Formats: sequence, structure tokens, C-alpha cells
Amino acid sequence: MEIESYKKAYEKGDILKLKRHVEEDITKWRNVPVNIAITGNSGAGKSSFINSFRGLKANCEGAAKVGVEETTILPTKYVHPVNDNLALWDLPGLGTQNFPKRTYLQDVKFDKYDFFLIITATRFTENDLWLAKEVEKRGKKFFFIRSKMSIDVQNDLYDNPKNSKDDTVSRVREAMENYIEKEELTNVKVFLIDNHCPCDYDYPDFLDKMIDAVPQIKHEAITLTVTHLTEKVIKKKEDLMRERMYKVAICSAVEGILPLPGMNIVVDAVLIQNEINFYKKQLRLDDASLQEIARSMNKTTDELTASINVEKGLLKDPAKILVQIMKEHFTRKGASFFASVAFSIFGGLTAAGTSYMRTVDFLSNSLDKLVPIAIEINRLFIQELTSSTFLSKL
Ligand SMILES: Nc1nc2c(ncn2[C@@H]2O[C@H](COP(=O)(O)OP(=O)(O)OP(=O)(O)O)[C@@H](O)[C@H]2O)c(=O)[nH]1
Ligand SMILES: [Mg+2]
Repeated sequence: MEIESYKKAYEKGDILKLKRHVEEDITKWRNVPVNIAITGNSGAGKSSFINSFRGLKANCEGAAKVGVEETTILPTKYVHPVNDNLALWDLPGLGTQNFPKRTYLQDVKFDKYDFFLIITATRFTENDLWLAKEVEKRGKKFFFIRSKMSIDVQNDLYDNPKNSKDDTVSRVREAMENYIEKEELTNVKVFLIDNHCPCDYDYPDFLDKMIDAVPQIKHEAITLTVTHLTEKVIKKKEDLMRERMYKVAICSAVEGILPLPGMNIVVDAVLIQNEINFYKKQLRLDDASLQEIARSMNKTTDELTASINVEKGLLKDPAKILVQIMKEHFTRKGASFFASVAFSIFGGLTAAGTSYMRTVDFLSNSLDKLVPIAIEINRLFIQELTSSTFLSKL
């Protein structure tokens, strides 16, 4: 994967080049396995799950080590014997002295996996929910797996002799689904299985769904990688524009010293307007760039901007920009961080200080709004680019 060439193509706004790189890399990516992390509390049955998934018993050669005591100490990779697109990572259990929650994510290198199976052997615990949220935070997906179902059935039969196996399974399923709904975990699948009986419960269904999900997981992994790479370019530009902001503001402050009543606000307005146009160009949010991106996605500019899910007022008519910012500026309360900077530089020069503060504040406020729009458009663009290329190559 040519990371540098992506960044360069994106930096230059060379969309066709970026597209070509992605197309070339997708052919390579097809042969790279997806990394699936098997995670959950200690003893939940993670290693046993890997064995059953690979069609092995715990005592077979090459099987993952399992045990009633804490067993897995290092993340270990197992490739699926039939589908070598699947790399299963047996992770240590969460919540033991060796792997406390505090350091777990770093210890198991949580960021490197593409998809997660969170295994729980009992009702959901706080740790399961925490893992689920951490996966979601990274823009990745997971399935919940409830293991040891035969033990639940056996226990339920002991407690309620009239209950059938199906009764127990339905009650466990209902409880898990209610929990997922209550915690607002979106589109999460739950499978009830027993690692010692891989033909029973939801295990066969899980195998089908997992195999079906692989191309999608791969596609999402690619999209996320390219999006992160190009997002770095946006962030770098943002840093440079923030540095520049102070210089522009100093210009407006120098004009503010001029003893012409009302003059400095006009100077500020022109400066701010020009600078915002510069930001838009840098972030490829100017009309020409938007048109080009929309065209490469087979959309009109209006269709593209309609699909953006962040505040996008600043993409509107430039003349309205200042009015909008000014309105917000004058309704905002509290001392700004920039005020202290301005006063430390300009001390007693009130007109200059006011001008400086106003300009930095306006510019900073605009950039705060433009950057998320650029990130969102970038995400939509990469998603579209990778899916059209990836799916056509399947
Ligand atoms: N009955 C039954 N027992 C299971 C199942 N899954 C695991 N076990 C048992 O539970 C114990 C722990 O299983 P492991 O697979 O070692 O659990 P783990 O999550 O890998 O544990 P750590 O690596 O220590 O975190 C073992 O004795 C397994 O035989 C299951 O689905 N049904
Ligand atoms: Mg284990």
C-alpha cells in the first residue's frame, strides 16, 4: 500500500490519481486477510471459540490453548483453514490482574483489528458494553456471541424443570436483544452458541453470516484506512491555516490603529472574507473543487452537499458568511482564549486589540465549521470511490 502516494495525490487534489492508486491497491488488498479480534471477559470461551470455528478440539495439534484458569496471555493469530481471508486473533481476557481495563486496549493493540467478536458467557457485563463502545468509537463493527449455551440450558432445567431447551434459548435471546436496544447499540447481531456443540443453537447461522460479512468487512477496512490517510492531510492543512490566522489578524489590528471611525470593521470584513475563501480552496470546499468531487461521484454539487450530515451553512453564498459569523460572534458569551493573546500583544491599544480579537475569533470560528465539512465530504468521497472499485472487482 503506497501510503505516501495517497497523501501526495490528495494533497494536490489529484482525484484521478487517487482513484488509480485505490484501484491498484484493491487488487492487492483482496489477498490480505481481515483481522478479526475475539475479545471479551476472561474465561468467556474465546480460545474455545477459535477452536470450534476452525473445526478443532482443544486437544488437537495447532489448537488454541483453553482452560478453566486464565489461559491466553498474548494475542495469537490463527488463520481459518478453509477461508484464508480470515485471520482470527485470540486475545487475552479482559479484567484480570494481568489485563486490567485501564491498559487492555494498548496491551492487545485494539486499533489494528478490522472486526470484533465480543464473547460473553453470561448475561452482558459492563466490560462487554465498554468493549462494544470502544469498537464503535473506532468506526468499526462487531457481533456479540453468547457462548456456553448448553450450560444455560442445563442450569435452567435444574431451576425450572418444566422449561424446554427452546424456552431457555428464547428467553436468553430476548434478554440480550432488550439489552442491546436499551444501550442503543445500532445494528448489532447476537448469536447464541455453544463451542462444544458447533452444529447446534445459532452456530451454523453464525458461520454463514460471518462468511457473507467478509467482503463487507474488508471494504470497510479499506475505506477506513484511506479515509484516515486523507484526513491527515486535512488536519495538517488546518494546522497551517490556524498558524496563519494570527498573521492575518495582526494585519487587521494594525489597520485598527488608524483613527478612522468605523474603518477597521470594514477592513476586517474584507480580510476575513478573503481568508475564508482561501480556507475553502485549501479544504477543497470552493465551488470548482466541490463540482469536481461531485462529478467523480456521479452526483451534482447539490446532491453532494445534501448528503452531508454536519452543519454546512458556510458552504452557502459567501456574502452571507460574515453576517452569520457576526451574529454568532455577538451572541456568544464568555471571555475568549484569544482575548488574552490579543491583550498580551496589544496592551493598551484598544482599537487594535479589539480588531485583533474579532478577526482571530471570526476566522477560528469559520475554520471550526469548515473542517468537519471537509472531513465529511472526504469520507463520502472515499466510501464511494472504494465501493465502486471494490465491488466491481469482486
Ligand atoms: N460448556 C461449554 N464450555 C465452554 C464453552 N466455551 C468455553 N468453555 C469452557 O470454558 C473454559 C474457558 O474457556 P477458554 O476458551 O479457555 O476461555 P478464554 O475466554 O479463552 O479464557 P482466557 O484466555 O483465560 O481469557 C474452558 O474450560 C472451556 O472448555 C462453551 O461454549 N460451552
Ligand atoms: Mg483464551
